[in-house]
Amino acid sequence: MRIDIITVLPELLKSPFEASILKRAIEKGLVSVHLHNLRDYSKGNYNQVDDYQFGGGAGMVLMIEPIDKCITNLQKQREYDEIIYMTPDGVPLNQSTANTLSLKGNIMILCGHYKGVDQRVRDTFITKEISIGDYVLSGGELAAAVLSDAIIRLLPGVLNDETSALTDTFQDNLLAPPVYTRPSEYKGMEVPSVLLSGNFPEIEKWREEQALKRTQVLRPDLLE
Ligand code: 6GU
Repeated sequence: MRIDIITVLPELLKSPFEASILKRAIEKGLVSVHLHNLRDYSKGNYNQVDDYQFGGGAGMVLMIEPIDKCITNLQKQREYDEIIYMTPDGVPLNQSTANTLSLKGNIMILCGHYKGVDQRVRDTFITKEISIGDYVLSGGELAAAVLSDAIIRLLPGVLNDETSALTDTFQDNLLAPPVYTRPSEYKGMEVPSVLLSGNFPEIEKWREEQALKRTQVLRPDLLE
């Protein structure tokens, strides 16, 4: 898979891909992530990428021309399955969307900034608009990192047995069951005995019950 991210703040997006699981996925060649600085597509001496909005009002808007140039340049090189715009007024991200996107070949992600982008960008180029929740971030970069992480960890070969995505919270619309590690007793607090029993059918049954119980208490909305 290939992910191209268009941003006015590439520095903000570097470190998530330089550590841990995402770094390893890139090193293994399972995904490549390419950051594109929108300013490289601006014209004039000021490298202008944003401007005041027509009709007045506070806040700058990302201009269509640099975005058009950047997207068109990328599209000349390969076909994109999705061109995603990160925006708080997009569709809230969930596991199902991450699963679907993890099956794609090439995706482009445009990070919003300031008051957003010229609406004509959204009308012309964008195939999906995604939000990561009902709160406002100062830009789409951190949201793009969240989306990329959610997608990349699902690619075959990225996770090993220990970190398997199959048992994730949300993968079956249930929260994950509680987990424990050594010691089996700490300051009088014990690990549920079934987990120490070696009886794997019983352990599996306990985990399913716990997952359901946890979901009923913490996220009943997931069961509706
Ligand atoms: Cl995708 N962008 C921004 N700027 N804020 C957000 C968001 C995205 N998702 C939630 N809040």
